[in-house]
Amino acid sequence: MLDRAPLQAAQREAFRADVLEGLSKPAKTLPSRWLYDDRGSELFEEITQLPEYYPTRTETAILRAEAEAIAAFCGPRATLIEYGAGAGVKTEIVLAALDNPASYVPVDIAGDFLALSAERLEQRFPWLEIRPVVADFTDDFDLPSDLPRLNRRIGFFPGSTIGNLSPAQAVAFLAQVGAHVGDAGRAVVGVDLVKPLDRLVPAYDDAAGVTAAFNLNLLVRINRELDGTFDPARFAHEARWNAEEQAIEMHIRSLAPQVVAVAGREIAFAEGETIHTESSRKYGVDAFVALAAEAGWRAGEVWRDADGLFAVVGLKR
Ligand code: AVJ
Repeated sequence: MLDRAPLQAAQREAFRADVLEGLSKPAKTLPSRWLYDDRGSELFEEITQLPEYYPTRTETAILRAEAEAIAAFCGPRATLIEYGAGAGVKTEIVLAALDNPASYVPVDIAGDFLALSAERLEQRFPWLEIRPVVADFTDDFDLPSDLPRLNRRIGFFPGSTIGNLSPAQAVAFLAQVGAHVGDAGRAVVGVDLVKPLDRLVPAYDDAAGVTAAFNLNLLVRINRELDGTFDPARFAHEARWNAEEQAIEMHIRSLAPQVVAVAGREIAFAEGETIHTESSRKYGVDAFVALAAEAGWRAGEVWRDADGLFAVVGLKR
């Protein structure tokens, strides 16, 4: 068993630094990656089942419907590198469709989660070489040096997680994928598309209040891990469209003037003041392809659902 205590202590310190910095800014903000503690990950799973949250089921349906075309695009004996591993069913659809894939390389910051999903996939694909890599995929990192070099490498990035990155971060990320897969490599990226707001906003502000619980859970996490005194009942979830950024933003809005302690510091909130907790950028296919081009990619194929809600884009160098 790996000793995870040092890693956990480092994570806790990084969380503390991010929270104190983000809550000291004139426009309060917190990085969205901290939404995913155990409870947050559970709530996100629930979100993916909501009637209003179309991305997961739409992308899954596209992968199912286009599995053969995607496999043809990837080619035989591929090494599939998944950035942010463990979507589970999406990975299985692609692995099952690929022509004799050589290896699967899931990359994730959560080591225990990675080990669990690797085990599950081993049961389903016993002949497949699985090489988990513990890393934050938005940082620079190297793939294991002994990965087979002759097979074509495919970067797989489903879930429209690309939308959580700023355009500059997305270009840097796609450039790193390019470096990982090499000139013969390809990428398959899930992209949530721009659409009317009456469809977009409810996906991030559902009637059952699951997204609200997901967002406000960040305050509960701060209370637990950083000695915070947030009263979640005095804050509200908010989802809004930022037209300039082409992004749905999640905010936590203070319902009253109040002072909250976090890690021994006092943080003051005006009534109506918000903490920006997540941006989920939406792209048109052309805008996404232009972004990928800045990172040295060009469009190979685009697979879409009939309603044009979501695209799975196949990129080549
Ligand atoms: C997991 C980042 C793709 O942005 O749609 C869902 C996260 N936030 N509801 C998204 C999320 C609120 C989700 N991603």
